[in-house]
Amino acid sequence: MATHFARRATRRGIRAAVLVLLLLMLAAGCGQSAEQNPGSGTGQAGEPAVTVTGAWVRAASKGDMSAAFFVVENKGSKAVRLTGVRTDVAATAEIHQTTQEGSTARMQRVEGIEVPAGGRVELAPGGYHVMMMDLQRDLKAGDQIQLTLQFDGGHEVTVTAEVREP
Ligand SMILES: [Cu+2]
Repeated sequence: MATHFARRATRRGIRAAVLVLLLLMLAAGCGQSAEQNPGSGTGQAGEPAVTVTGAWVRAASKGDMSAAFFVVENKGSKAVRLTGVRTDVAATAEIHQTTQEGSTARMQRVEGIEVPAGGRVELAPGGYHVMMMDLQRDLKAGDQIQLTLQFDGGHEVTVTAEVREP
C-alpha cells in the first residue's frame, strides 16, 4: 500500500508529462493498440459493441501492486457494466475508484462500472482503475500483458496493455 500512496502523491506533477507523452504517441499512430487487437469485441452478433483502447499498466515489482488503466467505449444501444478483470500477472485484480476528500485521496473497491449506451468511461490515474495486487512477476516498462475485461452477461474482451513507468 505504501508504494501506491507514495506514487499518488507525485501523480499531479507527472500527469501533464504523461498527457504530453500520450499525445505524442497518438500523433505517431501507436496509441491504437486495442484497435488492432482481435479481442476488442465489436460487431459480434448478439454481444455488446464494446471497444477497449489505450490500455496501460504501471511498472512495478513482483509482490507489489500495480494499477491498470484503459478507456471503455460502448457503441451499442444498451448500457453495459464492467464487472471484473482477469490477468495472470496478479493474484488479485479489483476495480477501484479514487476519490478526493479535501486534500486526501482515498480509494475504494467498486462492484462495477456502468458504461452508458453510446458513452465511454475512462479509467485513469485519480479516478477508476484496476488494482492489481500481489504481482506474480516484475512488470517492466515496455512489457506487454493481457487483461481480460468481464462484462455483465458473460461478455469478455481481452486486450494487450503496455507497461509504462509512472
Ligand atoms: Cu486502487
